[in-house]
Order: sequence, then C-alpha cells, then structure tokens
Amino acid sequence: SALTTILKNFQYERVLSHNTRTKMIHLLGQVDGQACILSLEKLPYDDHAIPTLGQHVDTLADEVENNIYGWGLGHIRLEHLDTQIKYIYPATDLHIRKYEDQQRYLIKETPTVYDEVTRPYINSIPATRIDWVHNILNGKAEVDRVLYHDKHEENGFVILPDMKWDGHPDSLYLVAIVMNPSLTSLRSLTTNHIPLLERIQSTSIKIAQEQQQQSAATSDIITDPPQLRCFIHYQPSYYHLHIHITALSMQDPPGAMVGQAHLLDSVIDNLTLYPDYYQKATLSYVIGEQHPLYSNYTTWLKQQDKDKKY
Ligand code: M7G
Repeated sequence: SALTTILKNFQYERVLSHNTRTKMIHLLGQVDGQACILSLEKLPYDDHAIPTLGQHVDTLADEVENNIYGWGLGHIRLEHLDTQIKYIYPATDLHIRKYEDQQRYLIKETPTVYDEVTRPYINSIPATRIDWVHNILNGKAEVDRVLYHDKHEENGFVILPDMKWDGHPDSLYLVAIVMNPSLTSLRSLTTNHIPLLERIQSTSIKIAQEQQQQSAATSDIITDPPQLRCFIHYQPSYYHLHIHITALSMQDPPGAMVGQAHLLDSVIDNLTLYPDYYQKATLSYVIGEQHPLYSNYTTWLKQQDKDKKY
C-alpha cells in the first residue's frame, strides 16, 4: 500500500509539532526527494483489551511506592492496533506551515476585510487544493466509506467519516460536504440555505446514531436530545462548505475551539433572524502567523495606516 511504502522510505527531518497531552506528533521528512508529513496519534485502549490490560504489562521501570500509592512506567504487549498514522505526500509548503508550532493571533474580519483580504486569498488558491473533496463528491475516492449521499447539485450533500476519526464510537467524527461548489464558506450562507443546513443536521443525527449503535458494545438505543456537536470552521482549511460532526463524548475534540468553530444551531438561528447575517457580521478568528492570511492581513493593515496619514 501507499502507506507501507511511505513508512519504509520516510527520511526524518524534524518535528513540526508534538502535543504531549493529545499524544499526537507531526513529523516532516522526505520520501523520494519530496516533502512528506507523517502524523502519528496514540489510540485509546481497545474495548476488548480493557478487562485484561493489567495482565499484559511486561516491562516495568521507575517504580515508586508510598503508603497506599504506587506508580511506574510499563509497556503493554497487546495485539490491538495502538496508533493512527496519516501522511500528506507530497506535502506543500502550506501543509507544512499548517502543522508547524507557531504564534497565533486573533483577527477581526469585517465585511471590508473579507472583500479586500480574504476573498482575494480564496480566489488565489489553486483549484487542486480541494481535489480530495471533488473525488468524494464524484465517487472517485473513499467510495465505500460514504454513509449518505444526496447527489442533488444544489441541495445535496455527502456524509462520511472524517480523516480525523479513529473509528472509536466515543470519538465519532464525521464530515458533511455540500454538493454546491458555489458555497465556499460560512460567508456564503444566507437564509436560503436554512433548509439545506437543517437537512444536514437531521441526517447527521440519524447517521451518527446508526454508527454509534453499530460499534457500541451494548445495543442501547441512543435517545434524544442529540449527543452531537455540529460546527463549521471559519477560517476553514478548504473552501468548499463542509460541516464537522463530532460526538459530545469527545471531551476536547480537535478543531472545536472558540475562534474557529461556529455551532451549526447558532448558524441556523442567526440566518433565521437576519437573512444576510454572514455577509454583514464581523467574524473573529484565530490564525497562525505562518498562514498566508496572516501576512496578507498585516500588509493590508499597514496600507490602511499609510492611507490614513495622507
Ligand atoms: P477544515 O475546517 O477545512 O480544516 O475541515 P481543518 O483540517 O483545519 O479542520 C476539513 C475537514 O476535512 C477536517 O476535519 C479534515 O480532517 C477532513 N479531511 C481533510 N482531508 C484532506 C480529508 C480526506 O481526504 N478525506 C476525509 N474523509 N476527510 C478529510
């Protein structure tokens, strides 16, 4: 497989970021002279292995005992898969900058900043950046992973497991992608899209329940209200509208932070109250200094200051 070849030929260069809390590491290296990002994430313990975890510890070090407390470091030798491995190959400069540890800033995007900075940036992105989205919509990739597909060109959407999902029901992570290519981001949404968003919401709830029941150890029926957090990123990495669908049981889901995630329920409500809310609102977002929008924005700000002086 492609993954096997990449793991075998990966020539390590450096660590882009290492989150010791989420146990996730992004490495930069080369494969056949081209940049490759390798991401490794430790998986939670396998449900079936849990009852006998203690019996499978085969190495112990740094043991400490104190009164009724004790601890040490161990190695658990088990058959189960313990790491999720992802690659981006060949990785572009933008990918590398996305995963690299960096300073972050909060930008207040007024409609003017959107017109003068963000929109030109979106238009400058090569169309190939969202080839993976088109592959899903056209049935060229991940075909057997698709859970729902309404192919209507304007009102349709597809739901499938997100690349970030490790398959564990507690960390359920799906993504819904709209068919309509003219919807690039949150900024594209108007009152006309409420029915589409509501259908995505209700279909996601149904599909998530099916997924969680299928993989659950017990066959308990999951009851309302929904235990899902559906949100839209602003800024997203990919400018073709998609909705993140995550299980509430995930305590700290990746990408659900304030300053990036907009709760789908609130989006629908804002559109109900004000049809052009997302064309008029100032949207604040957190962005890394390596992101092109950051330098485009600071350049624009300097220009504004200069214009004011004259
Ligand atoms: P985003 O908000 O544009 O960017 O979301 P983010 O990656 O900064 O969150 C894109 C979502 O699509 C993310 O949740 C990705 O994990 C997911 N995703 C990205 N790619 C390239 C793929 C893919 O090829 N397949 C699937 N199934 N999901 C992907």
